[in-house]
Amino acid sequence: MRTDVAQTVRLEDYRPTAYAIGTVDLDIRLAPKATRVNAKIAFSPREGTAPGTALELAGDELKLVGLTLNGAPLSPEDYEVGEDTLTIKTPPEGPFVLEIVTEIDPDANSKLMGLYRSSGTYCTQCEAEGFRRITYFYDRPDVLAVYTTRIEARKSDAPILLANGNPVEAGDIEGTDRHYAVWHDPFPKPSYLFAMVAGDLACVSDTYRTLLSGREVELRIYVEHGNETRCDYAMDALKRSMRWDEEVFGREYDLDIFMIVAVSDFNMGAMENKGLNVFNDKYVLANPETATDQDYAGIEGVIAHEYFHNWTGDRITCRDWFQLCLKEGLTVFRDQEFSSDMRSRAVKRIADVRLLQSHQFPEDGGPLAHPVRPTLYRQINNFYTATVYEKGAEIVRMLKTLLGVEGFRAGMDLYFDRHDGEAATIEDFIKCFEDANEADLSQFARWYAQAGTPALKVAEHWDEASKSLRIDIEQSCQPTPGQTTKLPFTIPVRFGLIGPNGADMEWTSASGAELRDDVIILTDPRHSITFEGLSSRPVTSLLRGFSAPVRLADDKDRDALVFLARHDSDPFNRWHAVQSLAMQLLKRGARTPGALATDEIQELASLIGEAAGDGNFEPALRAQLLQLPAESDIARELGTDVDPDAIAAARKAVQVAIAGHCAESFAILYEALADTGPYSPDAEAAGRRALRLTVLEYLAWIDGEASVRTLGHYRTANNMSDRLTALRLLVHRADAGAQEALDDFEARFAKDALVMDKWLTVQATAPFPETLARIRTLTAHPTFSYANPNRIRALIGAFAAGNQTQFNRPDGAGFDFVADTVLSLDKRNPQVAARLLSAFRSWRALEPGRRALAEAALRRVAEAGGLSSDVQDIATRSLQ
Ligand code: 0A1
Ligand code: ZN
Repeated sequence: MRTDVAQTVRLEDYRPTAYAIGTVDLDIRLAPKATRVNAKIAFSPREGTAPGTALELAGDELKLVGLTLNGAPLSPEDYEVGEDTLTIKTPPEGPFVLEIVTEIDPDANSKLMGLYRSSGTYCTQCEAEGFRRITYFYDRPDVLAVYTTRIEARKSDAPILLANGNPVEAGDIEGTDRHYAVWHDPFPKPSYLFAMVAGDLACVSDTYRTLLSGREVELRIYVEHGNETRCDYAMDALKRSMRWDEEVFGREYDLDIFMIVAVSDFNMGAMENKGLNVFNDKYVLANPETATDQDYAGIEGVIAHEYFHNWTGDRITCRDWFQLCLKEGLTVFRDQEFSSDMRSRAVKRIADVRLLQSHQFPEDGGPLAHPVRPTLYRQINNFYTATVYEKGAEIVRMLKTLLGVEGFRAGMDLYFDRHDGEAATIEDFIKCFEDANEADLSQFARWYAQAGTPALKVAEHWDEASKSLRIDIEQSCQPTPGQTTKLPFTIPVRFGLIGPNGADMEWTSASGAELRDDVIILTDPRHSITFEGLSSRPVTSLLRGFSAPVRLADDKDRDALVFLARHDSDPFNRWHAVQSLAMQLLKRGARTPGALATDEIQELASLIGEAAGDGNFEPALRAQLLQLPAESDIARELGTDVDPDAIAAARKAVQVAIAGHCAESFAILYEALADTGPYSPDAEAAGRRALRLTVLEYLAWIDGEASVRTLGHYRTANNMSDRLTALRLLVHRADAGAQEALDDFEARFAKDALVMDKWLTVQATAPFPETLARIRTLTAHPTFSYANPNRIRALIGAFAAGNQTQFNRPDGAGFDFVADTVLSLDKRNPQVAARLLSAFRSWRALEPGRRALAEAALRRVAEAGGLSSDVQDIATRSLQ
């Protein structure tokens, strides 16, 4: 298997390495511009390796300053240093120790991969291929070794020295201003899970006693000084995660200490390094004044995700990067389940499906589509996608639906038992479920291999004479890059047949497909499923809980959807019915301005008004029921010839009509939901706030006192959810109070870059032609920096992904701005640049004028010289 990042790497070329690694002893002497890394690596030939087989290690931007083999210096003819390799031409027979000394420059590391400095703190990011930027190594996930790490630094620069595992030893280096610490991680791990951190950090500590064996684990969260009071929620989420993994999956923590470090410069959300998770500070720091309810939920989810990786990722890792979903899809499923248990299951499911549909469906339907387990890549960093993560989680969820709670748990137990300490594959994972359940999952496994979102076309036939219902379901899947035809999937369709009184009906017999309880299992291209013995014609509720990641095209009329919206016992399908009704209207309105019939809007408005006041539902669910599909959702559903301005206009018209229809009841609800007690981030209180803020958004569309109400809401806010929503409404509607609120927000939070990110995003997503100029001005604002990924995402990422009308401006200026930013950013941080470029992924769906302009901007990027492999890969694939 080639590991050169610019080359195409293929799954079929996978071969184990010639040598195994037993231990790695690292001695890292930190200095901002010249850090010395001494790596003592114990190799032994694998079975079948011919004596003298060359040893080829990967490296990236390294300066080699020393090389010895079994203690003796190697002469230049015995090794070769390539652009990104170190080859030992003829290693000795049997085990040997290679000692490599490299020099690296953490200050110059703007890619934030390998060892770099963030606000003066040394930290590492090694997934996927960052370890090779620290030393030459077999930098691939199937080479597991036991690491001992010694770190040395000036005491004044870095009083805190951390690495994976348990602390072994620490002390001062006599006669100098330096000190050291030694850490040992007894669990064999691949290089991508290596981490070290050194700096002047504050520590918040706690302990957790495991339920399974009563061991006490030291918990520490390290943050910049001054942020100690913002870690309580993260610590609480960590302890809840540790307990939940024991209770639900029987997985106990295994080291004496678990550490989290929050850094401000980080390419992704967080990283699951063994025993030493490194986090983007956005997913650690929170207090009511600075964090929204969504931030709190995000922190809970990401803390849990990284912690759960300890078993699904660290103890059992991936054989190669094609198997990324083995750890990511499974761990996302686990964190989703955790959040469902901590909060409301129905609301969490709706939020997860919204995310899947808004991020993964467009990916699967565009030029960047790839299977959950891809079979080739040019740049692995570009495969940390919604498909691998979110669709990967959906596959695990379907396994549970198909095998039942106990069958699923039996498969998971076998997986942990059989593969602990190994680097596994998707085949290994599936086999555990087959063996534990005596099941054949070969067809099901196609979910990992075939890209694209399957579509289900449904037609219903009622026979009054025999009181039987036939449901014809046809599955299909559109071609995706490299896959023109697809084989049928195994699709679990959870369902109910609803009688006139709203209760689920019974039937006497069913034929045409396998049924397991309330799940139809589709395996063929076409099924005709007949239910006999029904007392009257039911309304079908299909795909309850979104039991499979498919597009459902049933022939339901408006009456049936209204019935489901009022009566379905499945909260997800109630929400889905309201969404479908709204979507029908919005699509029509976007295609033909003025085509919206008042009676249809009134019908939707009545439903929404009913849902808002329905005390049988928790407020958080009501808030979801009230929200119209986003502009990007409407664009996705239109699929072709998309005009974002027409979509925005149609959506606004419907919003205004609903606001008008429900004005009175919404105003009452708004007052009734006012929270008088002290702020709490718990799910209940957050749900009430969500409902109140959704209602406020509708009310903001009604002329008169609306902007007074919104400005009043801003002024009296005692928490960030209230403050930020009011700010957004004022700015996005260009209300009179908008500038006052923006200035006030800036004055309050100027020193807090994480909070100022929200201020940037509100302005970047304003739906006005002036926004682009405003963004250009904001790039010179003191809070903004091209060196920090969070700032770039907050301002330019939010514009590209969250401002449909302005990114897709009809003059192409939005595309050009993002393309220019990608080109200049690529020199500094290719990973962040490539992610920004993926905002173009749906360019082909645009109407011809915008489509041509988007294509021209993409071509300009693709044809620019000196591109990173990250940006080159996205640009080329986007144009294919
Ligand atoms: N494994 C981490 C996220 C992560 C992914 C890719 C990275 O670099 C290319 C870095 C971190 C997670 O799932 O949380
Ligand atoms: Zn992950």
